[in-house]
Amino acid sequence: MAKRDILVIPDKRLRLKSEPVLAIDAEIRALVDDMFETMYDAPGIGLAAIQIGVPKRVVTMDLARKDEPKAPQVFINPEVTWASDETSTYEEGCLSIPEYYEEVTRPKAVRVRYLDLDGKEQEIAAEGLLATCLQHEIDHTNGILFIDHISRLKREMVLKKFTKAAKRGEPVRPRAANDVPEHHIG
Ligand code: K1U
Ligand code: ZN
Repeated sequence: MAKRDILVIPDKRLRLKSEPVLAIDAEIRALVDDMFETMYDAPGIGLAAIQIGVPKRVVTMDLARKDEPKAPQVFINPEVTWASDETSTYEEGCLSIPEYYEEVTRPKAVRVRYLDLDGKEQEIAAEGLLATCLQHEIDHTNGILFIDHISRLKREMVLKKFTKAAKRGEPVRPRAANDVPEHHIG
């Protein structure tokens, strides 16, 4: 297991469309282990493989609250098979856009088909944070970032800020666990 570096905008790799996983082999299992180590360390509640530079359709997630036991979930080749017309708005964050949070409106409920780590096809119905997080991570596998769902003005401001920082070679301050607003937990 190894903690990997998380790509930060404007890294162009975040815009790649990831490739489907054809076989769940030792390489994929090692990737999943590294993704969990990276996600828990960040800390984050979700991670897509492209965020550590691997363009494969693999997503890890753990929506357990701090006071609950870990609840790791893996979604391989996830795809939305149904989305509700009803929408909900949630203040999202992204480990690839550190310290930036903005409200995003998405379908309130979705059904997602995916492979589990045994290669078995599964389908889940999701609402609430699970639905939001699944849509956010599936977007990553398609090269889409949550800032693509906000106003152009806000998107251009955040892109400008991170592009400037990258040009100056400024390190992005790692987020401490207690920096996360309480309403993002659980
Ligand atoms: O994909 C990512 O960049 C991870 C992202 C997932 C996400 C958060 C909120 C809405 C949709 C998707 C994060 O995990 S950002 C960090 C965060 O929200 C958080 C971190 C620690 C505890 C609780 C929340
Ligand atoms: Zn993200």
